[in-house]
Amino acid sequence: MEQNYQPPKIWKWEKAEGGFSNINRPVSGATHEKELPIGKHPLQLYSMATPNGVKVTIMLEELLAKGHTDAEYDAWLIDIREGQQFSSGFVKINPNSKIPALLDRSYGEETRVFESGSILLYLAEKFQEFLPKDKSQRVEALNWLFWQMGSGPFVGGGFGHFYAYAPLKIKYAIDRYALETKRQLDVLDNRLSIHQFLAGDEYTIADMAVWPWYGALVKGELYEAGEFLQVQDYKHVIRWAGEIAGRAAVKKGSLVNKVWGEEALQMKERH
Ligand SMILES: N[C@@H](CCC(=O)N[C@@H](CS)C(=O)NCC(=O)O)C(=O)O
Repeated sequence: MEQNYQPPKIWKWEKAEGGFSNINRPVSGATHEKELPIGKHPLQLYSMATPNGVKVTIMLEELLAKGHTDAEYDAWLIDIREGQQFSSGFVKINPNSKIPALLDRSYGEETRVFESGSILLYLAEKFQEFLPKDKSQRVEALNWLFWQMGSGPFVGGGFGHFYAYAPLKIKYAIDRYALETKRQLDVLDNRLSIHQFLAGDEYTIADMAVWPWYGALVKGELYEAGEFLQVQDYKHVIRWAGEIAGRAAVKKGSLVNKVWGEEALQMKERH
């Protein structure tokens, strides 16, 4: 790995030696023919229990807890470490080859939904839940939902990648993304110092989108970076994260499509 890399005129793809990034290519589309399994419920989820994946299983479990039996779902594991996001069946549902992806078969024809934010909004509108009716709280919920979609990649693809996964520790990159991650935590801490939840006094899809990333971060569970980022300083985020972690549906949803950690806390598929 070169310290002082000078980019050539034209970038050329060199397949990475190992690790997760060697699964990706500079082109999109399927790498192999394989259809997706389909279960008995109208909602088919293809996912894995990563922070982006659990946003959706938490929402589905919250809907079921509210008595929406139509939210019953089959959750199939897409193991992204094995390249299963590049099967022809998955690519048909999400051309971007990222989990989570949802197929709704309730309305005769199939509706594909990809991008976790789009899935959360789709389910909130379908079931009329977790998106406030009050106009100003609704727009706040959407503000924070979209904030997460735009901000999260600086934490995951930026800080997490360079601090924990990159084969070379680059001070410039770690400094840049540690600063941004701490700035984002401060944004959340200020918001949560005046409101119980992100949209106001209602728990919404915004909390479901933000909690898996930033809740884990303040608990020191992401990238073992608690001490490095001094996460104990974000007291309001810690208070909010604890409240959400205590919800039964959040506990249930966090286990779905999980294939690592303590065996008793794994659930490869859910039907
Ligand atoms: N913006 C997307 C991000 C989804 C995403 O990055 N998913 C990751 C797992 S957390 C993935 O599928 N990675 C597989 C890959 O990059 O090949 C969303 O919110 O749904």
